[in-house]
Amino acid sequence: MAALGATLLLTACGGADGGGAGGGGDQIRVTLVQGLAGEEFYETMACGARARAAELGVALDVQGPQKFDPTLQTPIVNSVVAGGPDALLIAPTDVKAMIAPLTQAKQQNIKIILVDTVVEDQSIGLSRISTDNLKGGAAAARALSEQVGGKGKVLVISTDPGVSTVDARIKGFEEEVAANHPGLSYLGVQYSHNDVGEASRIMNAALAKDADLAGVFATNLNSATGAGTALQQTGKLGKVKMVGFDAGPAQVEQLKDGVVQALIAQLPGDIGAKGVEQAVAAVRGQQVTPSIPTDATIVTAANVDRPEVRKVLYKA
Ligand code: T6T
Repeated sequence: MAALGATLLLTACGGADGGGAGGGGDQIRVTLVQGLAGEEFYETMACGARARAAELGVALDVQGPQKFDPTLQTPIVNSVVAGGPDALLIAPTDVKAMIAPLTQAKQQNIKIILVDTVVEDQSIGLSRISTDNLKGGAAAARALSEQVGGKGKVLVISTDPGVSTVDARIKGFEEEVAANHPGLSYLGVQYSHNDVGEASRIMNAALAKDADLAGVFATNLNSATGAGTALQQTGKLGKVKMVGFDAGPAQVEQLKDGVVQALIAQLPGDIGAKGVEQAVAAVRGQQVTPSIPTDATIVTAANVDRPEVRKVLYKA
C-alpha cells in the first residue's frame, strides 16, 4: 500500500489533476484554497491533498492568491462558493478579514475544513488541521537558546499580525524565553509581510542597530529565507544563529551552507491529506474530528540527509 501511496503521491505531485476516478454526479467535489499559490508549503499541502483525493475518488480543485493577502483571497473564496463545491479546504490569510466570505460559504452548507490557519469565529470550520504552533514556537526558543549558549540579544521576524499560525509561534517563543531563558535579551518582533526582500531588509537593519545580535527566529518560510539571505550577504555565517520555521528547498540549502542552524519542518502534505479525509467525512454526514495537530521535525545539518528527515522536506 505504501508503494501505491507513493506512486499516487508522485502522480499527484506531478501536477496531474487529482480529480479521482471518473466524473459523475455523485462524485464529491472539494476545493482547496491555499494561503499563497506556488509557495512550497502550500504546494506540498496540495500534493498531499491531491494524492488522498485520487485514492478516495474525490474531484479536487486547487486555487490560491498570488500573495498571502485577504484582499486577494476573498474574491477567490467568493468565486469558489458561487461554484458550489461540496466542501472547502482553506488556509485563511487573516483571522478577522476572512470571516465574512467563509460565513457565506457556511450559509450555503459548504463543509469548511481549516488547514494550517484559522479564523477568530470558532463556529467556522468543522475541523482544524495544523501543526501545534505554540509548541513549535517554544521548540524554536529552546533550539535558538542552545545555539547562542543561553545568552545574548534575540529577535523574531514574522509575517503580519492576525495570522493565527505565526502569531502562535511568536507566543510560544516569547513564553518559553520568559519562563526558562533568563540570559536571553528579547528584542521583540518585526514583520516582513511574508516578503523575502523585506525580511532581508529587516535583518540587515537589525544587524546595523545591534552589532552584538546573537540570534534570530524567523516564524515562516519566506521570513526565514530572507533573513538567511541577509546573514549570507553580511558574512555573519554562524556568528548570528538562526532558527526558522518550514523546510523549503532554499531554506535547506541555507541550512547545509551553515547560514541557518535549525529548521522546524511541518507536515503540509499530511495536513492536506487529512483535510480531504475530513471533508469527505463531513459531506457524508460521518464523524469529523474537530482538531487534528500534525507533527513537526527539528531539522539540522546533522540529520538533514537521514531518510526519515528527507521525507519531511518540502517539495520544490
Ligand atoms: O509557515 C507556513 C504556514 O504554516 C504559515 O501559516 C504561513 O507561512 C507558511 O505558509 C510558510 O510560508
